[in-house]
Amino acid sequence: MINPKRYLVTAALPYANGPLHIGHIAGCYLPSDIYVRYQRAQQRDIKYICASDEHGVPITIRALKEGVSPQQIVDKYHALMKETFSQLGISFDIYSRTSGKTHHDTSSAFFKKLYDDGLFEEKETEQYYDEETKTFLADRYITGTCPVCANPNAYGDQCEKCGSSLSPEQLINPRSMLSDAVPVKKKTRHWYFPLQRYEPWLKEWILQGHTEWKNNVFGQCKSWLESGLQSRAMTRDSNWGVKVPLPDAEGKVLYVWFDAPIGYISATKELTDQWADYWCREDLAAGQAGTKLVHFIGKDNIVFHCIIFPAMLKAHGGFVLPDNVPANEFLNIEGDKVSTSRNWAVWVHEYLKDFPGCEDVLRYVLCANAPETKDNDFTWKDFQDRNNNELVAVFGNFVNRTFVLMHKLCGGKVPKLHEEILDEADKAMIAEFQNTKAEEQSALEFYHFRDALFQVIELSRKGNQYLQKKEPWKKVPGGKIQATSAENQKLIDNCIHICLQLTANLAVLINPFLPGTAKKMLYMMKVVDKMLDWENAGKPNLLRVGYSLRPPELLFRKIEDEEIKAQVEKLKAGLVKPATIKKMEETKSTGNPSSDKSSAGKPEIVYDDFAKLEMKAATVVACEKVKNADKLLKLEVDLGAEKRTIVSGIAQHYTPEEMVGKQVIVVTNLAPRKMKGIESQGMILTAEDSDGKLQLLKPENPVSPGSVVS
Ligand code: B3M
Ligand code: ZN
Repeated sequence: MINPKRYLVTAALPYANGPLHIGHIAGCYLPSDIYVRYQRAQQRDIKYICASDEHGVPITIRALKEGVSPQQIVDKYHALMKETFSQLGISFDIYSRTSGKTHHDTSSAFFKKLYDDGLFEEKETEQYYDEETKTFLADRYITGTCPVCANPNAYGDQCEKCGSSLSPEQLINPRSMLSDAVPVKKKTRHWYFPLQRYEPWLKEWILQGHTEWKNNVFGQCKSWLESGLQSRAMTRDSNWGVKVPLPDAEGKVLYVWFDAPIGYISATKELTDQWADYWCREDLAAGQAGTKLVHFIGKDNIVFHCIIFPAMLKAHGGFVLPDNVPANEFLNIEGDKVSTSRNWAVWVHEYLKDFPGCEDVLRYVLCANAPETKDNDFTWKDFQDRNNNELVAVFGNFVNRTFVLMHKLCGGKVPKLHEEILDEADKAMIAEFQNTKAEEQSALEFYHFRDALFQVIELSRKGNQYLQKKEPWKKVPGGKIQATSAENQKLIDNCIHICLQLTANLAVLINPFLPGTAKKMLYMMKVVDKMLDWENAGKPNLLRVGYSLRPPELLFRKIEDEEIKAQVEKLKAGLVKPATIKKMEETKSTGNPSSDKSSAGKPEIVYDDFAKLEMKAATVVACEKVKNADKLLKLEVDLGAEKRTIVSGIAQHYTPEEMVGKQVIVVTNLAPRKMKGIESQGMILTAEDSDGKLQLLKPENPVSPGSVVS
């Protein structure tokens, strides 16, 4: 969208069920903040909106685990997240919460309008119900054994261990998380939003109208739209959330993914009485684009922001639609997926405590290594390297050298520029101001934040090279400035003048990324915030000749090996082993540790139960990866009398090559199950190591394929 009148930028509303980790920041908060800071420097009319997502199953589960009320959970984490964002310089215009009155009123009215317009389908279906606690169970409230990887703590919607998406019916030995009872099916009535009605419109709007969206976003939309949309329930049975505003809807609330995106609208209402100028279509002035709405999110939120919410907005009418939805992929940590339940995460509030004054360093590393087009890995070593080799040795070093030399060789003042003796190197250096500005600007406009940041660091690198080439310190005989010839002083002046103007430019150009650093630079240069306006970037005369500047301040400090070692140890020590989590959950939900003796906490069984299993030794004869499933391997196994195909969630632990020739133990009488279109005719047994690595179970010495395990 060219030249919009206003910008409305949203960042996904984080669930108030835990602290923020660096994956959250890299996913959407940092890129949105950079974008907004840049647009503000362009003097654009922009509002930057976020809030805590305080409804939904994640909150109620957390409350359950901690043995407190959902309200206590959201109060605690809302406050923590708000503080963390602010310390990290994430500059929302408002950080609201969806438990507020404005939001309840707004989302309720939104639902009512769709209802009154006859846009919902009312349906009665059977859902899982816990008879002990008399509650309907969301899929997340049901746990059981994963049919793919045998993880005993899989959820009814997903196995967090192997990543398979599941439905409660697929779980082996399903149990209610509330009471441990076996859930039963019971009838319930809900309001469904028929997404399929909007499918033709969505296809045209996205597949034809938004081909510029990022590949990952466009690709996901395309595959959803091509596989056909279905009605989706927009209400749930729960007591926590926005009440369904209809008679006879006791115990029913809006589905969290119905109310949460409306939270963007409610928060804007709280921010400004002019909210409708930003949100409503009526405001589109003839001939000029109205609001440019941009949703920054992580990739797991794509369908909600690109398909469901736009369809809701379209159905309601009168609202602008997103112009872009720049979603990032995931950030892994030290080679492993972030897992809040396993405590495999770098928590931002802890980072801020461990590295005071290094807020910008985290911003830098998370942007330089942002998962813009694919999942990326954060390692503490890379964090240290980027800090020491890029921020300290390149950017910080350039600014520091410039200031030291200016004080030493130019009396602490901005020296004159002697245009008559400018050489090619001087001119080329000055020309780089404009070049970098242009490159950075176009990268920022198109959400290429890594590239934009790279341009700025490169400019400071060029500054160092320029200084190295000019060597102004060598033009002073015996280090005595009084002894410098007039000719040499002119050369010194030109070099330092250019380096100072470059420093001022660097402050403007780095400001969206590292606002704290830009502020320090302003202080050193004794200039006001206004200098950071984007129109100043590229100018060769930001600092006035003769103006006296402060002594240099250290912009970045070196990060030592011990600090990094401590962080890696902390990460590993904090890792909660899966079995321990299960125990914790049980202790918290029932108030008692489970009383049986088996380590996974399952109830005791009799021999007959065990005897129902048929297990045999098998030899793997062929193995390959399953397309589009990073967790799954497809294996051909020899069971003596027969060969079978098995799909197993071990791809992150074993390569296909490693598997061929290995003996494994297979459960052979499990009902066959299709995964990614392949029928799996058995299950391979594994044991999980303390670090989460799966190890195959196998006979101590090879046995003939087909040998029965008992
Ligand atoms: N709270 C999911 C998440 O935090 C959800 C985003 C809502 S955005 C409207 O990943
Ligand atoms: Zn699994």
